[in-house]
Amino acid sequence: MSSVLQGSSCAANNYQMVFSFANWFLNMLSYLGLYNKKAKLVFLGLDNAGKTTLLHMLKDGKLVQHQPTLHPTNEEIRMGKITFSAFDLGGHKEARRIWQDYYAKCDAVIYIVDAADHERMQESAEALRELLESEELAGVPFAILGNKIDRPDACSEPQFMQMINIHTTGKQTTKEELGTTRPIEVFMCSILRKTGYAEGFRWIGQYL
Ligand SMILES: Nc1nc2c(ncn2[C@@H]2O[C@H](COP(=O)(O)OP(=O)(O)O)[C@@H](O)[C@H]2O)c(=O)[nH]1
Ligand SMILES: [Mg+2]
Repeated sequence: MSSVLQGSSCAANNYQMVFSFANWFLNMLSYLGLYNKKAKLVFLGLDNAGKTTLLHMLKDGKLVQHQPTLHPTNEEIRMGKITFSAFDLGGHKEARRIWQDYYAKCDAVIYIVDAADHERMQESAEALRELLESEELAGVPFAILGNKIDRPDACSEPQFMQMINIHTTGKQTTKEELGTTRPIEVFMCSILRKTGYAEGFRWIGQYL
């Protein structure tokens, strides 16, 4: 009797776990403005920008401290009908072809920059410009995240805008108003403090 009870309570627990897991995904997708959308989003940026941290944050809400990635990586998670994947840019020319094959099929790019790394800001801005000019990504919406603003040495939004030097299309501009123009906008954020990036996702979601 007790084992039957135990068995059913175990099943109930499993059900609860699966349910709350699915619930977490749905809540997160709603929060990001991506609920019921079908899309492939790619996180790009130099290594150490925060891509893997953001992937983990979306997946389970936890800030996972891990070793910064040393090699180009290809990480991917699926939530509902949304696929999020991350690639490190910079260096490694031979790996670029692999990214190109892959990111050519994406619906939106989340470009992450370490806004506290003044030394590599220019390198990141150049990698961004290269992406914006690539034929494969023509017309694909870009949300640029200026990450790590929790750090005292992070640059301010105006400083960041100056460094990145990209013409943005506006946070309120609708898809209809943009027409064939590619949507690009900048969002300062701290993945660590869970601030700023959701606005970026909600903004990009309206163009998907
Ligand atoms: N201070 C601060 N550190 C962050 C933030 N986001 C990520 N990091 C740290 O930056 C480092 C690189 O992050 P990671 O996600 O590995 O970068 P990736 O190479 O782009 O995947 C890690 O030590 C993270 O903990 C943030 O918002 N603030
Ligand atoms: Mg990584």
